[in-house]
Amino acid sequence: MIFGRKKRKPIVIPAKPVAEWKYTTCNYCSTGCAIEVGLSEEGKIVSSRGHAGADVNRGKLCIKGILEHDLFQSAGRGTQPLMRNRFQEEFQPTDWDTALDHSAAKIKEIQQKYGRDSFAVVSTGQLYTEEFYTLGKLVRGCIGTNNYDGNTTLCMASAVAGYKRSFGSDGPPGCYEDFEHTQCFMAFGSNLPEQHPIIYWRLKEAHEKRAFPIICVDPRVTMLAQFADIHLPITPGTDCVLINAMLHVIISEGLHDEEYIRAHTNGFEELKATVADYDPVQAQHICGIDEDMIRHVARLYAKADAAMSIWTMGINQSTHGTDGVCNINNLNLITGNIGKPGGTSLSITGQCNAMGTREWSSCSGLPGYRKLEEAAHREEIADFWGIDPEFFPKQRGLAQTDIFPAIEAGQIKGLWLVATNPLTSMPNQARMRKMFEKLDFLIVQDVYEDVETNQYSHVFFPAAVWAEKEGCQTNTERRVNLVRKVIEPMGDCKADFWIFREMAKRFENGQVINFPETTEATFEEMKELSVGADRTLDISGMTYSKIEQAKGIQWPYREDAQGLKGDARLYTDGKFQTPDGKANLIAVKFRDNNEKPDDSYPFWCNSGRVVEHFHTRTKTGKIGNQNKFSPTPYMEINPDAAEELGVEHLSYVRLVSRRGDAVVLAQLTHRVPRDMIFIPFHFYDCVNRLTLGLLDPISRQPAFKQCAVRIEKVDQQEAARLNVERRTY
Ligand SMILES: Nc1nc2c(c(=O)[nH]1)N[C@H]1C(S)=C(S)[C@@H](COP(=O)(O)OP(=O)(O)OC[C@H]3O[C@@H](n4cnc5c(=O)[nH]c(N)nc54)[C@H](O)[C@@H]3O)O[C@H]1N2
Ligand SMILES: Nc1nc2c(c(=O)[nH]1)N[C@H]1C(S)=C(S)[C@@H](COP(=O)(O)OP(=O)(O)OC[C@H]3O[C@@H](n4cnc5c(=O)[nH]c(N)nc54)[C@H](O)[C@@H]3O)O[C@H]1N2
Ligand code: SF4
Ligand SMILES: [Mo]
Repeated sequence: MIFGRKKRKPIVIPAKPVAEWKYTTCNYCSTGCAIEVGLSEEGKIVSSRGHAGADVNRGKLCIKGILEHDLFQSAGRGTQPLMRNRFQEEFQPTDWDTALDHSAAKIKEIQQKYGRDSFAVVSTGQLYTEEFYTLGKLVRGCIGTNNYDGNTTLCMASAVAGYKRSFGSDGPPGCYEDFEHTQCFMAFGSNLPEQHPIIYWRLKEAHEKRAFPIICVDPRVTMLAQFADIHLPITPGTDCVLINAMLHVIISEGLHDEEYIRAHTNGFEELKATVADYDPVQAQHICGIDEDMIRHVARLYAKADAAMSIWTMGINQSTHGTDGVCNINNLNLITGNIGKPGGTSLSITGQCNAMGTREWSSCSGLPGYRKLEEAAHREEIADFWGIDPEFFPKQRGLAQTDIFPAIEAGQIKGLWLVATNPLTSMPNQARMRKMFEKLDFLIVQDVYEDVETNQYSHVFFPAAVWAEKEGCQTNTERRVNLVRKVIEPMGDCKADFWIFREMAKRFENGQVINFPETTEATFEEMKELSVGADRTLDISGMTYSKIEQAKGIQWPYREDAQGLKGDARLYTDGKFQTPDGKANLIAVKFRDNNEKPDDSYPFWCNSGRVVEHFHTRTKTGKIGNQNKFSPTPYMEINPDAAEELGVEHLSYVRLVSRRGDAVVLAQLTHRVPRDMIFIPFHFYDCVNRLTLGLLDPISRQPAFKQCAVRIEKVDQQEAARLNVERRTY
């Protein structure tokens, strides 16, 4: 049953005359599609189309990319800086100098009174790489707080930590072209057709040319599961058990690649000893996948000449997300499937520039994957920027998910949010509200004035959106692409790049450190920091014009690179970024530590996304042709469970967890099992009122996908009225 879509009018995009097409790149998901934006003779934006010459998308776009140009004029945009003394007061419009002077003074005042780290900065995966690098310079080099992180802790932190533990360094080793070579494809907790539609299209193209088994591990019957040859509806939070049981079968049947293991890995004996305890006969009772099926899938995977795995939030957003990532890497290492065409361990990233922030923002370290913990790295960057290395902390500070509790504890007094909306996106919203209320000073820097977190701010910086500014993004397959500016920013909005440079001028070190005037000049500076024979993240051969000409170039792409192609894969020679060059096999034990359904809260509460919306809907909620597909908070519920409870299709229900409650519409569908509901997290005052968000001990990423709820009936009229009231758009 297609929910709410059947009776709606199809999207109609009127043909408007385009006088000029301008090159740019999509700013939603991490697929990295190249877009051409069409301008009319009067210079008005009228249309978009996928760039036919781009290797990533070859002329295709998903619904978000096609309608992205509607963003420029969308409702709720901030057009001028705003200020107020207390968050309950009315905002007063002001000019940039006043807003920046006031903010810099408040930051310094808080730091003087409570210490440098009492002011925190939380950013995003949605700025351009040059903006991330500039923000890093400002925060690490000028403001000097160690409590600096991004929303990527909600998203990619487990993948980063897992890659570092297994391979000694971050960086997805594979690419989309691997689909053309693989003999077996396995996806863990990833719904490509909705979340990365064009990556999915690439997969499908490859599959149509040459069939290979597609295995999908997801507790829901997602679109990918429907397309797969084998769907493994796993018990939530137990992927480690399934993978350990697969490793058990592979090793006990001698299907592993002994030569590769000996030459390129450490830790095999320990891994073997650990997985000995995970016989499919026992494992099936924990992970919910039949023992024969586990054996079948393990054999399929290990016997394939080239096998690859992808994963996304079903793995990362877990109490053992990092272990899950390491275990997927284990599977690929012991079968010799790293760095070869069609054999890889590919984390599908989330936001358009989740990679760029990992590489250059200095959130968890210093630019170019350098570490705060290493004196040589601190000295190198301090020297390059012209400041004292002692200005840098000697280890990273709090992760994003620890910054908020530190506000609650009174340790952090001021906060600057850049392009993130944690009131809606963080678990346990009621607790988040209390934390925001405790802040002495909050700056919100966002495209939209009506972003929920702005309820608590003292200063609002209106930012330019997407192609109102220029800069690079790195996609899932390490491909750097360029967002070209196609239109001037609305009103008095400024590019984030401009805001960071202006703020830097107001700090002492901002007079010492050079902040280039353009993003292109900043890119040239970053190139100098990327050079190095043993560095995988080498962009020194790239220029803006080469990137545009190639429609994106993968790193590494060194100074002496020939042609316009970077390296498609990492670790092709089996040499990893560890001291002895060998990858680490990491034995993973299952820990049963989630909040699970019980008599009082009998349903798993799972959450994620739908194709038409992006995150907290600040963008897609404003675009009529997108919002109309799901304008209302809803949950998927199995028809058998609904019948038992007397819940009708499209009726309202109240969901209750140990944290709070939320009212949603019920969509009856067999996509979810009987003991689970699924809620798209895009809506304000919805699923994150319920979530618990236990953290992975290493990555500090929340387990958004697992908590327990019960379902209660509500008065339908009252619920409908409440729903209209709380809808901002
Ligand atoms: N349309 C759209 N596309 C997007 C985004 C968006 O908001 N909208 N956001 C982007 C971002 S930032 C991200 S991070 C990605 C996310 O991309 P995905 O991770 O593909 O999307 P989700 O829907 O969050 O979660 C994927 C699946 O994980 C499953 N899952 C839940 N628990 C488990 C479990 O225990 N094990 C396994 N194996 N699976 C489980 C869920 O049932 C769900 O189907 O999408 C990106 N693309
Ligand atoms: N329950 C549940 N919660 C989740 C998840 C889940 O699966 N389930 N997924 C988590 C994941 S993976 C993620 S990535 C997070 C995302 O969580 P958030 O980062 O909080 O979500 P967004 O809505 O993307 O917030 C980005 C903000 O930046 C603004 N913005 C966009 N472009 C720009 C720009 O160029 N400059 C500036 N200054 N602002 C800009 C947007 O208007 C928006 O307000 O949510 C997490 N929360
Ligand atoms: S698949 Fe992702 S990058 Fe491509 S058009 Fe859609 S949202 Fe944009
Ligand atoms: Mo994400």
